[in-house]
Amino acid sequence: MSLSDKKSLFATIAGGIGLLLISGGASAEYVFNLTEGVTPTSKEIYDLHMYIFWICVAIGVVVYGIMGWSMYHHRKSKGAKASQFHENTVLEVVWTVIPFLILIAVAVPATSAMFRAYNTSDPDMTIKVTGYQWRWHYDYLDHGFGFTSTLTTPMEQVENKAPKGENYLLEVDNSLVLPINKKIRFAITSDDVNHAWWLPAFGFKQDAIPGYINDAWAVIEKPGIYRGQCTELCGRGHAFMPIVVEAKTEKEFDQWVADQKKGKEVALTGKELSNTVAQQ
Ligand SMILES: [Cu+2]
Repeated sequence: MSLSDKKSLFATIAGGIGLLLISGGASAEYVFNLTEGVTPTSKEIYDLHMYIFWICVAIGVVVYGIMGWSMYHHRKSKGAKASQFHENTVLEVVWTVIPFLILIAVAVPATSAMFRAYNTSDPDMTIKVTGYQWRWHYDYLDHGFGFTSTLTTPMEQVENKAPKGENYLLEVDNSLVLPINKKIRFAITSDDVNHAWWLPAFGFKQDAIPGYINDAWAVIEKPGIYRGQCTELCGRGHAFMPIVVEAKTEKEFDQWVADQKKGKEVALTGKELSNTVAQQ
């Protein structure tokens, strides 16, 4: 490669990086890192991720630093002779003990976080989640009602016959409505094949397996709408069974529960049709 080729290659790379930085500033929504989520588990996972990330950065700086320095300092043009240090006990102890200590420093917080993530005891309420090809069914076990949540994205969007909406394939008719600041236990199962219930903002993904009940928990710290998906390839409609959670304040949630119960009674007596009726 000639010098001018090298220069133009360097200019191309520098220009590319510059463009990336500019476009990065322009689209603030484009993020590289994990999102923090809205539950204690998701925040703990995020903190662990950052902690381990910085350990990796430190290891990278030290290892590549030593490597770079060695390559420069012992370069052949300086007339250096390769040094021999077979069976150097001190060195072997050092490079065994340091990784061991790093592993302990990572394993202790990771294990304790895992125990907390799996501790589903003493929930304030329990939601039974059942996967079907291809929809989710939610039962409010403490409130005595339930409904099915089905994709609402029109097939024209899927088949590229209409422009795709903002929440393409992440929108449903009946969201799972939950209260904030309550420990909610999810009992997750399936009625046909294996599915998986994944909500990134809650920091967990749990398999939905017929005949088994897996559980998970969340305390949602912020009202809002959170979206997730089935993450176990479950057949032709796997992409068409999203999860939408609507987190409300306790007061709003209680009101919503009362409306659901009222709507259901109306439907059962058949006197009136209500559009808030939960589908059984
Ligand atoms: Cu599925």
